[in-house]
Amino acid sequence: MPLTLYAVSDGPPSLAVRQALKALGLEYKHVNVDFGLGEHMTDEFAEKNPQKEIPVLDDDGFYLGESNAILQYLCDKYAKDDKLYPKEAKARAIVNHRLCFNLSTYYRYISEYVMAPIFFDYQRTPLALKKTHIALNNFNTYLKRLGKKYAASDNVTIADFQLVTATMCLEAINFDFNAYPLIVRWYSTFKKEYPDLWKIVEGGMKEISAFEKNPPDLSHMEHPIHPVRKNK
Ligand SMILES: N[C@@H](CCC(=O)N[C@@H](CS)C(=O)NCC(=O)O)C(=O)O
Repeated sequence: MPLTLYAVSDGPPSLAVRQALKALGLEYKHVNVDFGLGEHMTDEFAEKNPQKEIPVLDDDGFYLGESNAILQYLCDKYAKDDKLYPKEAKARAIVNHRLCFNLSTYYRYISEYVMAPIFFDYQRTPLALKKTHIALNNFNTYLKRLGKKYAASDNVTIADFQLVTATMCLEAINFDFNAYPLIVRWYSTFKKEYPDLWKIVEGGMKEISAFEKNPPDLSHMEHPIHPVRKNK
């Protein structure tokens, strides 16, 4: 079995890649990386990904980090058709745009608001909330301007896998995004039409919801960037 995915069970980028592997019907070895134990911060893991981030794909010794690059690679190498990642230049550009938008803005702002305060010693600030609304407003506008069922096309693409997992973080903390009706419709369409893929995402959402109520104790961790919450 040449494909191995190093993934974290509640990590949106990992969940996006797992959806792609499922949608492409690919068999792979799943290696669960325990974030709380800092398994991604070892020298051994840095051999796979110097950024010490999860997910990482190992395709027979070819190591690839950055979930967008993994999604693109999996489709380029293994997809039997070009639905998930179109080849036609403009259609592909829209998918690439949505992947970049998710990385630079949508998931970035959502994770700053939702995820960072769960795992580390950050607050949900008014500024982070404002940025989340800016991201939601942008995405709602893209859905409106494109006027298709999914984020980049009338069929699901790898862009939806990233955007759905990012949106799931909001649902995990019961964040009300009803003011963005096209996002609400797109998100519920995805759940209804792709229950097997949603199940992958939902597993992560349940973990995040539980951590929202009872944050993990990472006081043992020495993180190079994030302030660790010291539990009393
Ligand atoms: N841009 C990366 C981000 C991956 C990422 O941030 N993963 C988180 C887990 S969900 C991580 O590994 N964080 C490392 C850390 O905070 O120490 C991607 O899309 O793959």
